Amino acid sequence: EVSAASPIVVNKTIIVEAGKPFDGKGQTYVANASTLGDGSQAENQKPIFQLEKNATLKNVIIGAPGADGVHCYGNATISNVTWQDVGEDALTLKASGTVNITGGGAYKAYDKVFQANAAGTINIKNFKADDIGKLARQNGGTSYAVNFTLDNSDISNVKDSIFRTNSSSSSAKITNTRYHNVPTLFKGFASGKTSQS
Ligand code: DGU
Ligand code: CA
Ligand code: CA
Ligand code: CA
Repeated sequence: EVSAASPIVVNKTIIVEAGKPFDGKGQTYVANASTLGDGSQAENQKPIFQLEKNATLKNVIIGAPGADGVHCYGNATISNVTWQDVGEDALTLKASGTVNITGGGAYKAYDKVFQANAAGTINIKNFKADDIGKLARQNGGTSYAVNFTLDNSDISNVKDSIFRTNSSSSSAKITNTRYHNVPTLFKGFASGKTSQS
């Protein structure tokens, strides 16, 4: 008899080290709401995955509750990861580095999908997002530089904007992307720091 696999309930944050890519093989991971967080807008929830510098996470579905999603401590590769129902947020850059997110998607994010709490670069490519507040947000009130890019993606039903910052040194570039019901592409960037083609 064929039946869908049940989600893997994560009781304690899974640490992913450099040189040991975590391949979820398409399985669904959810947070234990009582140990990691219920995926509401309450702050200080724990991530399901914590990536050390230069770690890779691939072929993972994050279901509900998504708690605080994925935390990246520096450079990270995120490949074919889908957040079915984003929790407090989907992924946070916690220490400077470049995060390359390719494939996958993010759905049902009450507020933010990607959160930049450190300087760096967030490249998003071949991605889908629907029913979100913002695709990516640099932490409010910070002035370090974050460079955002979005390429070949499908973005729909956005409440606020695609990219938002308060930093005059940050930049955002969108290429080859399709929108449906997106009120604003960029919010808070200095003039000359954004482009769309
Ligand atoms: O700005 O608490 O939303 O990493 C106030 C918020 C912010 C972070 C951020 C996050 O500092 O909590 O989820
Ligand atoms: Ca938050
Ligand atoms: Ca959600
Ligand atoms: Ca968060």
